[in-house]
Amino acid sequence: MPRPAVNVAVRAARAAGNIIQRYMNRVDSLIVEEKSRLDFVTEVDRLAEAEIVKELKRAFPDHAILGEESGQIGKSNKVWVVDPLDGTHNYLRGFPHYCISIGFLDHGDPVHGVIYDPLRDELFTASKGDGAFINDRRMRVTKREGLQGAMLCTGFPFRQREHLDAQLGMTRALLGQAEDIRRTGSAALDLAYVAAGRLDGYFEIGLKPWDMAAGCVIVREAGGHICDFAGREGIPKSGNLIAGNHLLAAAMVKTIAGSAGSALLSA
Ligand code: 2AM
Ligand code: CA
Repeated sequence: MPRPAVNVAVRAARAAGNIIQRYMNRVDSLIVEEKSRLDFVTEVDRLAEAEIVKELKRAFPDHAILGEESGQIGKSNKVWVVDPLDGTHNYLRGFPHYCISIGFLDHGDPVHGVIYDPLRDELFTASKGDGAFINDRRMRVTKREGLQGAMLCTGFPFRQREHLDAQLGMTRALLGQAEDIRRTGSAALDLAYVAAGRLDGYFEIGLKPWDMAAGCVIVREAGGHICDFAGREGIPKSGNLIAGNHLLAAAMVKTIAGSAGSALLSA
């Protein structure tokens, strides 16, 4: 049985999904604003976030919310971390891959995660200690023991183009050993797919809390490991994230540390 808090987040995510899908075939008429270089937001992002905030506030008036579009709302050790539309670029191009991501942190500890893909009606949920689920089925990360044969996934550092060479250096080193690398445009769905065993591992430079809060709970509860590029466990403050099963995550840490990209990132 999902926890009551998860049910609230699921309701909020589905309501946001309805808004996003309602506008799907009208993206050409949306007003697109550039928040910072190459970082776009639309009225759909804002409407979807407002809907999520409304649902969360109604159920948990004392909790704080950190939304990608609204910033910090309220002050509490219990914080909902919300990305109303992860994959805005995909959405704007009609590229069918995006989701809603809602995580819950208690004193910084990731406790609940909900990621909803409105196109495929796939719901990824997890609560600390309860396991991870895709719709009503239990999910597990893959058992791959190292990079050989691994399908990895990443995102390019569009927010910090100065990290492009670091990214390429790491990618080159990983590609030398893994089967292949995907780049989908939605960090939250990438993490959900690692949890579901559709991908073996994931790495990205400079993620924001809303990109990864829910996904980190879900990966962990699917038996996976979350760490930074130095192998330190937990949601990385740097936003430099590695996810996969324990063995694969360790192999990724080692390969990234030994890559030409690693020196560039810490420089
Ligand atoms: P967003 O759609 O919520 O902005 C991490 O890669 C996150 O950055 C993605 O999940 C996505 O979140 C955003 N993103 C990915 N590629 C991007 C790009 N080329 N330009 C801007 N934002 C991008
Ligand atoms: Ca977003």
